Amino acid sequence: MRSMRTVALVAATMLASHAAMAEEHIIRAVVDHWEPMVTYAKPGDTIKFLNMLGHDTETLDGMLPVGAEKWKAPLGKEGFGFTLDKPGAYMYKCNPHMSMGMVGVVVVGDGVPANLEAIEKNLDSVKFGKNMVARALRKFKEDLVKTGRLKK
Ligand SMILES: [Cu+2]
Repeated sequence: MRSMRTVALVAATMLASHAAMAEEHIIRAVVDHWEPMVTYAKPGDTIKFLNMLGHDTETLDGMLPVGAEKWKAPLGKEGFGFTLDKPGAYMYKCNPHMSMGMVGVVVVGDGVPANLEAIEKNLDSVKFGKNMVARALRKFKEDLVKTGRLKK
């Protein structure tokens, strides 16, 4: 009897601590850019997009971890959100403001994202707004240096 209760208690505690550990990260669309431009998350964390009036969010092809699901929110979809489990970098854009450089990144997991090299290679195959994706990638790498993940 006692052991049953202990097992139940341990299970409940584990569930509670798991829920407490998973974080929600808010990304805001601000005029022509994302705030923050780079979001750092852990596997199992959720992402939520706010202030989306006049904006959408869509992943950039070839700029996600291998096997990760793409996302695309309709224009103006407030509170669009999801959970990310696969470690790596996810680059995304806002279609209406792509030409103004409205590109962001979500990094899941620690250290240098395993798909950073793949992203750099796939820059060549970006058809629309390549210079803006290149600019975002540059800023992203600067941020990786600033946060101590990447050596210069
Ligand atoms: Cu936008």
